[in-house]
Amino acid sequence: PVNIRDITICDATAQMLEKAKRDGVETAFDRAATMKACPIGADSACCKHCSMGPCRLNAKDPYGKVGVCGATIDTIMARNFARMVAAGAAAHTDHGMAMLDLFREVVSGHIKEYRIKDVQKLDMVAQSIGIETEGRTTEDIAMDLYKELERTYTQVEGEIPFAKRVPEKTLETWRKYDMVPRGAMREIMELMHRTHMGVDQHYENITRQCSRTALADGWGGSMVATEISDILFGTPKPVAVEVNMGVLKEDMVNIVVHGHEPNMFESMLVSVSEASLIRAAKDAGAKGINLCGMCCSGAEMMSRHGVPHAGNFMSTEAVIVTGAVDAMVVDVQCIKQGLSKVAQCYGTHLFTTNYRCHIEGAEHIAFHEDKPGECTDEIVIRAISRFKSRNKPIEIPNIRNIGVHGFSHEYISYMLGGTFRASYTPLNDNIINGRIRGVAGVVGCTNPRVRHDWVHVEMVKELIRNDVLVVQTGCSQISLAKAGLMTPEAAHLAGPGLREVCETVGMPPVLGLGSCVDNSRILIACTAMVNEGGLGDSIADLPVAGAAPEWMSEKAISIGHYFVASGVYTVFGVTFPIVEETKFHKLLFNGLEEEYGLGKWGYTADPYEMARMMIEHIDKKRKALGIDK
Ligand code: NFS
Ligand code: SF4
Repeated sequence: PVNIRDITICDATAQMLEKAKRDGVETAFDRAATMKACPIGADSACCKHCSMGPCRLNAKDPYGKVGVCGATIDTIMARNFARMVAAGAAAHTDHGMAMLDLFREVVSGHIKEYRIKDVQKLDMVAQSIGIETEGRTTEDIAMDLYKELERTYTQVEGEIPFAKRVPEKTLETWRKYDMVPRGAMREIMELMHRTHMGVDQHYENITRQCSRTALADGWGGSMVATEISDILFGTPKPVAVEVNMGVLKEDMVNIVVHGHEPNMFESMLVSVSEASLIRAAKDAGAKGINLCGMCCSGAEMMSRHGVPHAGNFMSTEAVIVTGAVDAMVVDVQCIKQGLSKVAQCYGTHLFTTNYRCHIEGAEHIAFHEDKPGECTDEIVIRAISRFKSRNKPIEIPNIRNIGVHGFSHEYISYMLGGTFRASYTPLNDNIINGRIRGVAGVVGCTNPRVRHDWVHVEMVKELIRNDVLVVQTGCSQISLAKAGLMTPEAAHLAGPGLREVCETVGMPPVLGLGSCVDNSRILIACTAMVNEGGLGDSIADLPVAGAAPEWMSEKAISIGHYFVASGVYTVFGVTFPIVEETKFHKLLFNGLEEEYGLGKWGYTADPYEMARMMIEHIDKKRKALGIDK
């Protein structure tokens, strides 16, 4: 018999897994236990790029065999890895492009249901890529910004617009190796071409295009998604929010939105505050309508508007097990097909809304940005009718964790520097004087192959105990929020230096920046640290490190690789799709840093070891900067 405590440290999820067992409902945790991971695939030692194969190599003797075409282990692993980057980058850039499409239609006046909410941010982003803002109308600036940013995707030759934001020395390195992205469409297309059977068969050359594609995500698609969303919906500032399944209310109509693009969620927010719909909910016997988020769009809505958050990726089935969810609404990415079956078991409506994502067994209500309310009002109406016909016992874990979220790069600068001199000077000063040892970005998914939330929480605690300031996004941020670390009071868990800084500023030792595309905020924060001075002149010089301790998605690999290509040491947990001690392994885990002057990859499943590796790297960078004592 499995002990649920070995599966998750999230009390709410554990309680719901017990209930699921009683109810005879299966979740991804159960399937992970019975579906053994394929050992050959786990090592990335197989290739199915053509029908002369699929070919399986032997991870124990990686150079003992080649594929039918002659492909070596290094070619096979590099191609597989590159295709994960291509898929992950495609997801982020397509999301960013959807935001940009909306922006264009808003600016040109075709869509009136959304508007530019943050004019200051619009000006700031425009200026950052050389668009004149002085004495011009918002519409003019916005149209110019649209046209410029479209190049992020469609440009055939030249550098993407946000390359202008990259620290000079970092950009120089990319130019030297022909790694500056042109347009994302071109980079992803070329990477798919080069990883086709019989094209690029040198792991190092494949890795170079892999880097260029990943950078088109981080400094392209993801960054556009973040910046345009801030312009349209507002730049986050700290807000106290409740996280965990206790945000569901037994006596209210509960609607959970889970996915990635904020446009539909924003419209949901409008629908649930409509007087007629609130009245309909009350007529149905509910106290009102309760809107909650999950996963990444949940993290964005939490940061921007204080919408409560019900949990991360490994809790999306468990939350339905409460029986209290009247409708779960999804758009794109990280939506388990298994939700459909669980929703059926509990009579919960599962609605897909984005034309890109239909799910068998779920009902599709198309979302159109020119008439967003049509979709989201309908969902509210259907949720109300489900509330009325609830006929199964409801059990909501009574757990809520309040914390502060919404630390955008802009706010961090303001918080540290104060009203009159918003800047990164205090952060750099505190790093130089050693109160803060360095900064770590801890991000990414949760994964049933490891103890849910545990790796995130233990690793982050270890980092702050060692005076490393932690910034977070995505599902990882929710893990730490549930552990109570997103509060200024959590400063007592930090080492003496970090603790002092947190207490002076009144900030938590762990700062939540939003969704996975908001990892771009971390790139901008790194850039601000470089530009501030005193910590070297490229991102690779900074005493920083990154980690995705419980990663599972291809998007995570793309993110990891754009951090590596930007100059950051990035450690992944769970498993790594590579055979150790091969040439490709040596390149990713060492050569990119040693020979190219970029960052590098690291891997360990152990949270304490992960923290140790990151701290060791931070100390190495401090030493190189001459600020170690
Ligand atoms: Ni990021 Fe968001 Fe979560 Fe992982 Fe999925 S929700 S984009 S991929 S699982 S952090
Ligand atoms: Fe096998 Fe080569 Fe075909 Fe891959 S491309 S399946 S290694 S023959």
